[in-house]
Amino acid sequence: MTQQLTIALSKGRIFEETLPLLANAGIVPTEDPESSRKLIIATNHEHIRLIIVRATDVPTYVQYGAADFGIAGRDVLIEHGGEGLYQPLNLNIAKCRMMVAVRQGFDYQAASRDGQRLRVATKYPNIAAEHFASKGVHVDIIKLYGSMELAPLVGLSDAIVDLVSTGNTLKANNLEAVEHITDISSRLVVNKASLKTKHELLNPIINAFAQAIV
Ligand code: PRT
Ligand code: MG
Repeated sequence: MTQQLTIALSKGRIFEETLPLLANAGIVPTEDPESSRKLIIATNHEHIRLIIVRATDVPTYVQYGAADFGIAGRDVLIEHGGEGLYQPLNLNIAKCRMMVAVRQGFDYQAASRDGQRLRVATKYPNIAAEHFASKGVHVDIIKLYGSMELAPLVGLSDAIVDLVSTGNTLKANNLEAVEHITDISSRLVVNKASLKTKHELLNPIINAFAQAIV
């Protein structure tokens, strides 16, 4: 029986930036997930299909083998923990920076020096906790699922930990970045069992991706 290969991707920037990598491996989706409501998208290869999942769910689908491989941001992978995942390639796509940001004019240096507890809203509690622990700053972390930029504006938190790319979202909300935590880009994540059982299908794709990294 011919093996099937399932690739987990999220819509939006990761999908867009993955298309050239797929193309270099000779894989072309038959539909655009932005306009189609289908969650399973066929490709020009009879045995290769894409599944469209939330960015934060990509590691979970791959970990459990529901997808053989996928593409996920390093932000998502750090929060997930990376269990059951082989991460052979930094694809250098969907690049951004994980930053601490506060309301313009808020004296972050003083607030984090004085030993007071800082309230931090974020979608990334593990990354935030580790960052502030390493600096010896006491924080209460408030977990949010989106629109972190709002939290300091309405008094939910003193600071946020979020991704910044152009900086336009911070600027539009009168926030400023005060600390760089880490650089983020997307990684190829492969199910560890698939790597063994489907290496003949997988290896050429991984090699084609590696070749197409800019
Ligand atoms: O949007 P949704 O809630 O469905 O899920 P998601 O936000 O997890 O997915 P998506 O597709 O927006 O992001 C997927 C991955 O892209 C993330 O996991 C990151 O690794 C990467 N990435 C790169 C970014 C950004 N750049 C980025 N700028 N993810 C999010 N942003 C957001 C940021 O959170 C902030 O709200 O864009 C806003 C800031 O952008 P600028 O350009 O205004 O600075
Ligand atoms: Mg988003």
